[in-house]
Amino acid sequence: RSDDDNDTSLLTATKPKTKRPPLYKVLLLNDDFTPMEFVVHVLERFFGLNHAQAFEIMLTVHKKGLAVVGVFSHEIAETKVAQVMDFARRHQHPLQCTMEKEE
Ligand code: TYC
Repeated sequence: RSDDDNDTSLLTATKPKTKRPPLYKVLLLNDDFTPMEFVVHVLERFFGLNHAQAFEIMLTVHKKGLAVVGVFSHEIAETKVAQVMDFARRHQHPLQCTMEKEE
């Protein structure tokens, strides 16, 4: 019909949403008591880092107070944090690991 020429609904169509799930940074925090070798071991064991990478991140945390260890989906980040916190607790070290939504 000639009426369709004036149909404004076509002009108000919205962009299809292709939203990706947010990513989460896993952070390791410094403290005065957890041994450096323990932190290096944690980074190798739970984050698949080689010894040199693990040592470098441990030193960054030691000097700067914290560092991002990796970026993961919400579920994987939660699992990493729980694994680190449980392992530290079992060894009676005060090591803290947290996660934070990436901007
Ligand atoms: N600051 C600790 C020490 O001097 C080492 C350390 C590094 C602790 C990193 C925690 O996330 C940490 N023994």
